[in-house]
Order: sequence, then C-alpha cells, then structure tokens
Amino acid sequence: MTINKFQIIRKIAVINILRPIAIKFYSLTSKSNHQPYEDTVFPQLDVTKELKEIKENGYSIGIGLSEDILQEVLTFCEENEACIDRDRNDRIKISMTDDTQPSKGTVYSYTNTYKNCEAVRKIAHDPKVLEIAKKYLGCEPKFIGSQIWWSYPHLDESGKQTKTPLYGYHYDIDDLKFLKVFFYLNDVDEDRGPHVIIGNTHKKKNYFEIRNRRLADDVAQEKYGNQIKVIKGKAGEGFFEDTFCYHKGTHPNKRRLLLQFEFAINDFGHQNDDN
Ligand SMILES: O=C(O)CCC(=O)C(=O)O
Repeated sequence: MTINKFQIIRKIAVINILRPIAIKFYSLTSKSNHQPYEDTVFPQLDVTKELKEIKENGYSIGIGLSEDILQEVLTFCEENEACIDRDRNDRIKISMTDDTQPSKGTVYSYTNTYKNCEAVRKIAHDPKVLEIAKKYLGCEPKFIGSQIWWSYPHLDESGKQTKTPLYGYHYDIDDLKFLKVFFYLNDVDEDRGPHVIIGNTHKKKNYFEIRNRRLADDVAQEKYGNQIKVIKGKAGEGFFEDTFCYHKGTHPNKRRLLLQFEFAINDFGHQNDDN
C-alpha cells in the first residue's frame, strides 16, 4: 500500500509538535496563483476584527452578501440541476419556492459553482476575504473549492426522520491548515439545520480528540458545553470558520441552502465541485 502526501499531512495535522513546523515549511514553499480582484464585494467587512476572532475562537460571524450577489447565486441554483446525495450521475432540479422534499435523497449539491457563477468567483477572489485567508494561513492562500448544497431531513422508508452521520459533530482535516467561509442562502432558524461550532477546538488536538474525529451530541455537550455556538442567520449572512474545530450541520426539520468556500496551503483537489 502506498501512502500519499495527503495521507501524511492528515496524520501530521493532529500531532501538536509537528503541525506548526509542517505549516511553516509548506507555507514557505507552496505557491498560489489565485489572485485577488481589485474590488471587494464586502465593503463593510472588518479584516482585523474577523482575523482576531478566527485566531482566538476558530470562527467569526460578521460577513454578509449584498442583495445583488445573493440573488445572482440563487438564480444559479434556480437554473441548474443538483446532484442527489453527491452522485454526479443522478441530478434533479430543486424548486426555489416549494419546500417539499424530493422523493429520493437528503443532500442536493450543485456542480461547477466557481466556473459558472460569476458571483461565486467574485467572492472566491475577493481581496478582503483573501487577505483574511492569507493572514490566517500565513501564506498566499490556495482557493481549493466552492460548494452549494441543500440539506433536507434524512428520512427512512416510512418517511420518518432518522439519524445520520451526515449531521453529526466532526472536524475536518483537509490540509495542515485551512479556512472556510459559509453563507446561508435561505433564512436559517433552529428548524433549518443551523451550523454549530465548538469554539476554540481549532488550535490543537488532545489524545481524546485525536481518537474521536466524530462526536455524539451528548458527549459534545458534556465535554464542551460552554464552547458550543449555534449559528442562526438570515439569507446572505455568513461566517468564517476553521473547520479543524469540531462542528456540524444540525439535522434540519426543514431544508437549508448553504454556500461554502475553502482556502488552504495545499490543494489536494478534493474540495472543488468541478465537473
Ligand atoms: O452543513 C453544515 O453546516 C456543516 C458543513 C460541514 O461539516 C463542513 O463544511 O465541513
């Protein structure tokens, strides 16, 4: 069996003594040709404040889409079919107005969001977003993907909501260090699967955390109760998150539409939705 660079990096990422050394090495040697556009689509965004909060807590809430950009992304979703449970060969048009769940599937994701949606490209190349990513990662960030997906309740054959790891706590190891930006594309209250973060779990991992990349809700509550942050928001509202933090999308009772961007030091090609 051959072990590739991605597998090695995933192992190093959870070793607290090695991780900073490896981050330094790769941030000095890796190059990015992902250039910022001249104009920002986030004139209100306070780079210093966001960066400070991400460093301290692992997330910051305070970025938001303009109405124009939001509408452009929603039009993209209206005009394109989505993959059923990530299967590129099985697609469906999702109504933007009718909440009714399609007869098959739980998660419906679009493809080619960066290639085919100009609003997505404007965010991916936004100078303020890239400045935050650069200062957080400590190098010129690589844009490793954008994604848009619907989350619906996970139903069993009788139509009853049933448990699924899709909506459980976990942390990502997409690289040695990485940063995501999320935007809600519909209003998200406690019924619509709010994103939940266990703050301040992004810096290092203890033995328990290394052994448990996934966590049950009761364990998360017991161990990290006062660090748990449930993020609700209106359509267009967003947040930065280092998803090396434990996090989850809550199992929704009603559908939720989310837009996500990811920046990292290395791009292993796993996070884009190119088709
Ligand atoms: O759907 C969500 O809110 C969680 C997304 C997630 O787990 C991730 O982006 O790593």
